[in-house]
Amino acid sequence: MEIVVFGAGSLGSLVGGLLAQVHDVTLVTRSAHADAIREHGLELTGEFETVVHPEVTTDGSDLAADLAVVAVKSFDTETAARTLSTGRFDAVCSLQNGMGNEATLETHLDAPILAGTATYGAVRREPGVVDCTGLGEVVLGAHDGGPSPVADRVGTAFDAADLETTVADDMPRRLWEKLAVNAGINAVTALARTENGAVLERPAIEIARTATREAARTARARDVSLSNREALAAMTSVAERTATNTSSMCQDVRAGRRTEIDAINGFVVDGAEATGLEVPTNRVLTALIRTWERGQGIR
Ligand code: KPL
Repeated sequence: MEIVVFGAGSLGSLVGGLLAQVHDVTLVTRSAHADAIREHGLELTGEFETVVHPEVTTDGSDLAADLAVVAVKSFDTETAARTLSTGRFDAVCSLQNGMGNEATLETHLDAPILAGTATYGAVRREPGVVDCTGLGEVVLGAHDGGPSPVADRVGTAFDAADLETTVADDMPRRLWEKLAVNAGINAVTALARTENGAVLERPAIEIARTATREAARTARARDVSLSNREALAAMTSVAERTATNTSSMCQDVRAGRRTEIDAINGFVVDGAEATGLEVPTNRVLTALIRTWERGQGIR
């Protein structure tokens, strides 16, 4: 399959690198990473030890492929969608954190839009090198739910590349479940500059569990069937499996970069507000991360 991976941060590089083992992959990424990959290939370390040689470009315009995987930060989805709209793709799959990405892609692109979640731990160590710090899984399917032959084909292509993949027909619910996981783990670990496992222990566990429960309650208020028990079990399982990993938000804060707070805890706050719910823990986490971003001059 010909695949364009748009955005080669930690997760995009890992997914793109694994896909490149068996598919024709083009990575769209920034220049330092692109130069290193052109020169030495893309090195995967940790759970996978291999070097692959995908095509690489810094210009995502006018590309054509069977599939575009969008792996940019949620606040860059609009730009990615506009750029991808200059090319031709049979399907587009979002593999991003946060909510609202698929709606943005759908506004600009004609191809079927798939939603995906990924729970692999990944850290880009240096240009050209990505470390898989924890095995996880990809879940993907039609973004608005229901069966999808396109999703089946993409699932088969991912599986063939060592990416453990489940094709699901209830993606709206799965996206809320992943949102509840990220709402519990990301901001807490970013504020405490600590690894994911910290949310399994006191005192962080109370904050993480409350943020996750609030997200599940917000999902239910929006007619998504996600119990507190299911959301907490998902959050705990991801935190256990990625206990020694650094969440993407903690990586962003450590690197002084803008975070995805608006699409994670901020999305819970907005969603709750629209249905008259109170989500005080998500509100505090959102305010603290936004305050940090403001202090850094990145908001
Ligand atoms: O999605 C993640 C992230 O870091 O953004 C998890 C699953 C929490 C892995 O760290």
